[in-house]
Amino acid sequence: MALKLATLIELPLCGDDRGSLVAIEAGDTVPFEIKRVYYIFGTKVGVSRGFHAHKCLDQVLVCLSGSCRIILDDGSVREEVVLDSSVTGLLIDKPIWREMHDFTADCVLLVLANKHYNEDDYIRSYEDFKSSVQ
Ligand code: T46
Repeated sequence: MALKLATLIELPLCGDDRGSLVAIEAGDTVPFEIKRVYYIFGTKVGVSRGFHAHKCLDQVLVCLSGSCRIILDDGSVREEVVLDSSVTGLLIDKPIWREMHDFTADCVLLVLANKHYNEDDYIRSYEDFKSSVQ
């Protein structure tokens, strides 16, 4: 499925009769040097997360278990994607408003980022985000 605001990346699966393994290489499988890794799990049923954009941050999201629904919004186009596969990465490399909804109880969402954590990079008001992209 092609997205307008982000890119779905197929992650290389090494499988054999023991099971599966996915290897992610910085600068290759993901198009940036990885500076930070975090993961979101144990999200309570009915809780949504995100509701912000980044001024300058590239990230790849991979749902390692369960599923969640991601809303992407560039200020004029809004689209959504369900992440439910540990062999698919969602590359967000533009200033996109993102929301995360419908986490299943077993959802583990892995995120690879090209920068260290910096709260100043967040735009947490949708109105401010709209103004910044206009
Ligand atoms: C994003 C989506 C997909 C840190 O201290 N270091 C970190 O690297 C991160 C990501 C968060 N935090 C702290 C900041 C907050 O006190 O952890 C707390 C929860 O962060 P936040 O409310 O921003 O989490 P989400 O799930 O709304 O958003 C996160 C990322 O922050 C964001 O960059 O794109 O996941």
